[in-house]
Amino acid sequence: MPRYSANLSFLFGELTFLERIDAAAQSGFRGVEYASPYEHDLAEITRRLRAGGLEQVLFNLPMGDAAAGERGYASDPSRIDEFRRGVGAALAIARELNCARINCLTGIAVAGLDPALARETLVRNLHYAARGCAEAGITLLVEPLNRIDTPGFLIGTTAEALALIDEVGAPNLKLQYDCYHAQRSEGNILATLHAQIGRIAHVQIADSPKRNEPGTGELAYERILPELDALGYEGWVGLEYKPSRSTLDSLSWLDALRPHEVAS
Ligand SMILES: [Mn+2]
Repeated sequence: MPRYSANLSFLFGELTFLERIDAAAQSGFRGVEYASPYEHDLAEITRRLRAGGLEQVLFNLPMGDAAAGERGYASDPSRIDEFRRGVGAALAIARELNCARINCLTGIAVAGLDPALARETLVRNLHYAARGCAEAGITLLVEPLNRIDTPGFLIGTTAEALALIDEVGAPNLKLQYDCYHAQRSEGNILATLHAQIGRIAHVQIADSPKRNEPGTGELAYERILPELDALGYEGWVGLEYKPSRSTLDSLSWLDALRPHEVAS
């Protein structure tokens, strides 16, 4: 069965950020991920990861002002220097946390910007980031976000992400396949996993359409998750969902799936 990573940007919201790391370990997880380490005390994160026997699975490149709606700025030619500084900051943190994956949110289309220039900038930035990651042994990821939740997001589907990855042409640039976003955008989950598993380096899950835990919506995770094994997927599956009840109660679906790995 896949290895499950607790996404601390979504789970254990009852607690402070640092307490969520401890809670993930106490709940039986062996890995954690979250969007943004940049505002936190890295030494304290490291200490808690070690104490809990946790692997830092993934975090994102700086995405700009998230509270103002930004979801990355990798296509903005006026922010290339900022993007490169962000890559440098992310690589330094990844080394400190021993993290093997960094996700790049490509951003919402910049109003008034020529789409060709936006694309050229995006490809150039991803090439730069992928090269830096390669030197550090890190996999860089691109994640499609559905445009129902994030109108104007540049990369909204699996096909768009794969075309971008092809255009950049870096061997360590892979797809982050978020089943929730995929279901909202395009469905076709099992067929996509079959066709693209070799290019998928991280998977995230939530049910659809409300983005709560598995079992609350329309996705058949009892069939999707075993399929990852059948396909030989060796990466992590991030639990990136909004618990519909307390986080601990929301993990009951996982207990049923893998009773040997989750503490009672
Ligand atoms: Mn995601």
